[in-house]
Amino acid sequence: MEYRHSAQQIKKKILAKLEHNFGVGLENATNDQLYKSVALLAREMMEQGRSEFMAEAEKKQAKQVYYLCMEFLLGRSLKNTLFNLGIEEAFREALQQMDVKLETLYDCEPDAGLGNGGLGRLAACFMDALATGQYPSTGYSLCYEYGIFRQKLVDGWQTELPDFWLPGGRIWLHEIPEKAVEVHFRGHVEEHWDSSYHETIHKDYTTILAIPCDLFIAGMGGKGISRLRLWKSKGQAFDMGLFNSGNYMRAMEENAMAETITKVLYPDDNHSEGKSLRLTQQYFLVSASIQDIIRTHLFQYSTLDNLPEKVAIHMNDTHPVLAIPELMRIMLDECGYDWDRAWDLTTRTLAYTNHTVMKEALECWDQDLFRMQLPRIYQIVEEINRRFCQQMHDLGVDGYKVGRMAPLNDGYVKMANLAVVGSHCVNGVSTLHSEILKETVFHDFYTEMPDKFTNVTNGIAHRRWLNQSNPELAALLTEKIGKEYIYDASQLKKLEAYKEDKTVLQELAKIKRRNKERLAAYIARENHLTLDPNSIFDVQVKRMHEYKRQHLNALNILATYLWLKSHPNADFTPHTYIFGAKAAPGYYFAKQMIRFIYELGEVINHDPAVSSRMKVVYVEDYRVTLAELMIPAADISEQISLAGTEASGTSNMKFMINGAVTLGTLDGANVEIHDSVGDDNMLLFGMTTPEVEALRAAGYHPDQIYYNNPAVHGAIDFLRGGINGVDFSDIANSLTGNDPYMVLADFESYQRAQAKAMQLYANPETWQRMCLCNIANAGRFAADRAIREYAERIWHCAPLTEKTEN
Ligand code: B1H
Repeated sequence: MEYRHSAQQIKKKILAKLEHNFGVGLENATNDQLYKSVALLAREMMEQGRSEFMAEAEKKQAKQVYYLCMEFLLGRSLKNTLFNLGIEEAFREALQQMDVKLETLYDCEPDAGLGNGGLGRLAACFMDALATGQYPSTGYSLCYEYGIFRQKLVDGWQTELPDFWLPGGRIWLHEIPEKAVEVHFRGHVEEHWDSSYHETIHKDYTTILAIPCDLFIAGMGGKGISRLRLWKSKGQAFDMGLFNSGNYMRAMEENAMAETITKVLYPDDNHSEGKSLRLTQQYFLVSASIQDIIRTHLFQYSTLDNLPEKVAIHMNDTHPVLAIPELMRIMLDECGYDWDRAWDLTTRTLAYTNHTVMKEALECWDQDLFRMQLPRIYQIVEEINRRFCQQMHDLGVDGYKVGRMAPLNDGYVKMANLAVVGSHCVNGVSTLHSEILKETVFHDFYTEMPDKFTNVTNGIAHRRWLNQSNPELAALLTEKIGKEYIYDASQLKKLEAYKEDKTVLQELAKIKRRNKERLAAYIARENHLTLDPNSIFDVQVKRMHEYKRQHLNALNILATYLWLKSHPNADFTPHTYIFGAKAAPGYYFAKQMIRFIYELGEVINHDPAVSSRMKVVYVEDYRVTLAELMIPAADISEQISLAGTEASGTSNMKFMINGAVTLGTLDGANVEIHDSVGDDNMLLFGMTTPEVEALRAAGYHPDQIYYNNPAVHGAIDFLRGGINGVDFSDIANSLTGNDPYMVLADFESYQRAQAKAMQLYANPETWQRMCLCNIANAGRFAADRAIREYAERIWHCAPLTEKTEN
């Protein structure tokens, strides 16, 4: 597929789109109409490219990858598409001829915020890497009408506003009503036996229609194009059966239920509420997707016997794990397979990634709720459970252990257990996390089936997070090490040859400075705050969570502030502390943490005694597009979760590749960042995972730290006294009471790391050399590498075009 056209041709195409879709000429076109015309053009190119790519895949009978995930945090598409197709400059020129700036059109696009945080963004990065790696692939998710809420702080208190993204976002969606599938809920199951035959019939169910809305993601070079199929729920126009039987109200109710299923994304990160609507969403996604996959497969091969050879289905966390019983249902009830054959095909097709060890995130569904919503699926889960427990007993596994591993236990459907039982492979998302899984959450399973467990460390779409969001750095890299790193991020290593090259180091400093100025300009507009680009930009952006410990960062800021007040002439490298984070709407403590940071900023930014040396900024409504602005502007990357709690983290990788120095614990992928750059290029602090465990086992008493450390004491007393009249005793009491995430235990070590950062930053050459080493060693954190590992070790599939040596 040839995407390249002259600026003249592109201009003609844009004008044609304007005329055809909006009936306007250039003179009368709004920016929004121009954006949509350009987006449509880009989308059509991808659709064309996708059909050529898939025609080749079909001819070669290539294995397909299907990635099921409740979240895809895509952000914007236009820039990514033009960049990856290699047509950004041509479009820029075409628009310039029309006196339009391409950047203006980029800013017309809303973020597609169909995810909460790392898990959803990972799925989006993986689509990019699947496309670039030329793996025939489809992502499946829901077409939420409302994405992650828009955050507004009112006097520091988070309020949530609906994110109706479709007016500017649906231009990327191709709705295909003729490919709708039916999903069945509730009702009851009837069983019929005769001597040789057992039949199960699901009756009186409610039918919801799933309409596919396709969105395309171009890989670099444009040969591979991924498709993201988002399901939209819709009631049946009129259920005449119900009307005729006089069930007018039921028919109406079902229609109302249909509309709500894909209305809104659940805004919980690392937390499961066990709500009925969420279960409905999960089954809706899974059933529509599995039916779609099977239909496609049967169309090509007319049998499911070869399913595991031609199809890999990936379950991203436990949210789509009903794929296991759904695939079984189709094989048993619709295709006539016996249980053993169906189970063999199902488990060889499915694989599962775990993303968290947080207890509150482990999904458990109330058995009664589950049975009522999904009677046939419940039966199948029961049978999976029965057979699994039987098999374990036969192997001589003790009863308690079998109970702990069982998919059905204590009146709950345990989704993680079901996931492990029904998958041929289970992976964690960083080396440390995968080890912790084997030692804790899945220890019982690990001892029985060790070969099932593996690790694939997360990765990021470096083209988005480096080339597109930090074009000056990308240009410098291209100048020094060539273009190859765009496809092969391991080539970044070549930059290390320049670590003693003063001009390159200075060039890096200048680029960072301009990125900081860009961010400062944004903050001046949004927060009415003037930042000093010479100060250290110390950035913590991620969801607000106790385990991520933004309050450790804040407590240090507070202690530093109090210290500067009492030591006005002390040596201190000016510091700008920047935060961005959304809290789950029902997570009170996290909302208090936001307010703490906000009020701290109010005090510090308005205190003339310190405000030239310290600033605290809370950036509202943190989202993908803001991340693209903030991350390239960071000097310090805060990755300070309690060791053993953050499965991987991915912003740590984005910061690193943009030349920020990680100030972090040995948690998640920080461990691997540390392996890559060494002690000299990372600011390590805090307890290791075994030290955390040892302290917990020995008995942790945060109040002792409070009494013995004057800085902690002073800061917590200040906090307990309230800030600007706002009460923060709940945070103070938590810290001195049980301090579940051991903020105080790591406080002193954190302060030492901060002091070291300031000292290093004061020597620009040393600092820039650290930045360079981080960039040079970030290659292994590319999503391209992660996807290659999934493909080789889990999905057993190959790229469409095998790379040839040249
Ligand atoms: C991650 C979640 C998550 N882990 C439940 N788990 C959710 C759990 O809506 N829910 O119910 C939503 C999200 N998210 C993150 O995944 C980890 O915390 C990060 O450490 C990791 O980098 C990321 C991607 O693997």
